[in-house]
Amino acid sequence: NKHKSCIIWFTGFSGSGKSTIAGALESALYHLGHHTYLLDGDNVRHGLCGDLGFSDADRKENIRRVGESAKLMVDAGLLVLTAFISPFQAERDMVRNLVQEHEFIEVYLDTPLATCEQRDPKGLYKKARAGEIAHFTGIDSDYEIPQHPELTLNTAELDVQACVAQLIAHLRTRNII
Ligand code: GGZ
Repeated sequence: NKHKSCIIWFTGFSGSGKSTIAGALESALYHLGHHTYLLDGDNVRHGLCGDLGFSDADRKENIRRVGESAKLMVDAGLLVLTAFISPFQAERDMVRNLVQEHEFIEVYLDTPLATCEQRDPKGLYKKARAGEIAHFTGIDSDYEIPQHPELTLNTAELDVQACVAQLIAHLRTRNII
């Protein structure tokens, strides 16, 4: 199906719902006939970014590589979804500036840290609180709240399908799909 290629960039804490919402959106777009690709830690942090950890410098390099890869996929005509914490405004803006203005949609998953910590699907917050993981985002590593996201979703208040519906509506309003 015809669409305008772009990057749909999810940002938010670990456990905020980035992978879940991005995966559900990708599935919805697939059923509408669109060609997509989802970049997330699972397919990037083992290979392309396998040499990187979670220091500020490594996170910046992680996002730079993801951004450059996403840009190539936009050139190839895909709807690109990305799901990374991407905690720093400067790197999110750097990726924004890699593509045309209408090709970058920043989606802030504004789920409260307390909710993310309660969910703790991988037990990582517990480990971070116990001092077993250093530099954990929201505990002892910064997250800079997006200054100009195209969309903000609080997954503590909206279920997955409601979030997907808002995203699809947004993409239609912007004539992307
Ligand atoms: C944050 C960490 C950390 C630290 C491992 N801080 O919930 P998850 O497990 O699946 O998602 C988190 C993921 C974050 O990787 P990103 O590539 O998205 O981060 S960034 O954009 O900042 O480069 C979490 C796991 O990796 N994880 N250690 N210290 N998250």
